[in-house]
Amino acid sequence: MKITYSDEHRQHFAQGEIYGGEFVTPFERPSRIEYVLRELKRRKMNEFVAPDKLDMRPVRKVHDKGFLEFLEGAWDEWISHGFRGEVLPTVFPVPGLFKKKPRFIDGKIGYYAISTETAITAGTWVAAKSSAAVALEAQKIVSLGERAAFALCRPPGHHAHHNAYGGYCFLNNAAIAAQGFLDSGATRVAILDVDFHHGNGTQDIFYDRDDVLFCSLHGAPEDAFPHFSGYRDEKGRAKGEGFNFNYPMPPGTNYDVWSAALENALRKIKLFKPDALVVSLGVDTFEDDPISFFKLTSQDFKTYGAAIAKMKLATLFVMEGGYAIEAIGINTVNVLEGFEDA
Ligand code: Q9C
Ligand code: ZN
Repeated sequence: MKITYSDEHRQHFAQGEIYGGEFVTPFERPSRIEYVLRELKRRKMNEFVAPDKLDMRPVRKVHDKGFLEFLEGAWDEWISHGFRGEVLPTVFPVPGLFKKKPRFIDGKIGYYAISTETAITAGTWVAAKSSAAVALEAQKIVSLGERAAFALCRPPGHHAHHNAYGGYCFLNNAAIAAQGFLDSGATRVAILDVDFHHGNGTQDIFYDRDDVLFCSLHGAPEDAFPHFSGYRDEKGRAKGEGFNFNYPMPPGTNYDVWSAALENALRKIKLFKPDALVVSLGVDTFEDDPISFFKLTSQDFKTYGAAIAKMKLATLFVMEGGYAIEAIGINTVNVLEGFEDA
């Protein structure tokens, strides 16, 4: 299958994140992508496509105008105050006080951020746009008739809300691609999120809508980031009610349990009769992932790639998380190979 990719992801290379009270090198780092590229080439998956310049129309449909302006201008505004580190939040609105957008940059960061591990740097906006462009290019390839494509996105996207960033995500690549499918003539699009973390941003973006079905398999919010969403009773709102399905699972979850949830989600997707399927492909469900607690083996990734293929849908894989650096390539390409060989 064709793989869309841009070097511009390297423009986003934050130096630090707060983890366990320490300032450490972010788990989400540029080398992640190098491992995926290396493994793709090793298995002769060589059909790389560079993206066109980002079409902002689908981006504006899924993200808030003020939020996009904030992301675009945050770095310059930050350094204009003489700040010398990376853009990090230091303050958050507590429930009930979330009323007005502050003027000063510190306040605005807290207004738009969901969490502290996601630094904005000089090149973040360029990289975030290139990641969305990579997703949209792959969407176009599938809309034009290919059975499947892989968008090698970085930074990831599924934690980015309509109007908020965090969890290493700025623009919601999967949501932008789903919107791209609709704008290219699809009537219904399903998103299957197999990243270890709840796809809170994607859920938020489509929560009121019945044209995009969202199914997410993830670590239960009691124990796992992003902590404040991903419960089973979040089913959608208004017209969107019945078009959102969460599968929270506890620490230690292995493939037996995980694949039962996958089968259930695939059944919902089948009943929805989508014109296209977007897979938010995070491989942080891996047993050796340093920040996650599921127990999938490298072989399991191949097995579920094949299960997704059995849906016989036009399928777009969008790269999300995965932090067991050396295994990311193997696990990601196992999903794609399992899909292709099915
Ligand atoms: N105690 C993705 O996999 N961890 N994002 C914060 C703070 C954030 C993961 C932990 C993990 C975000 C795309
Ligand atoms: Zn994740």
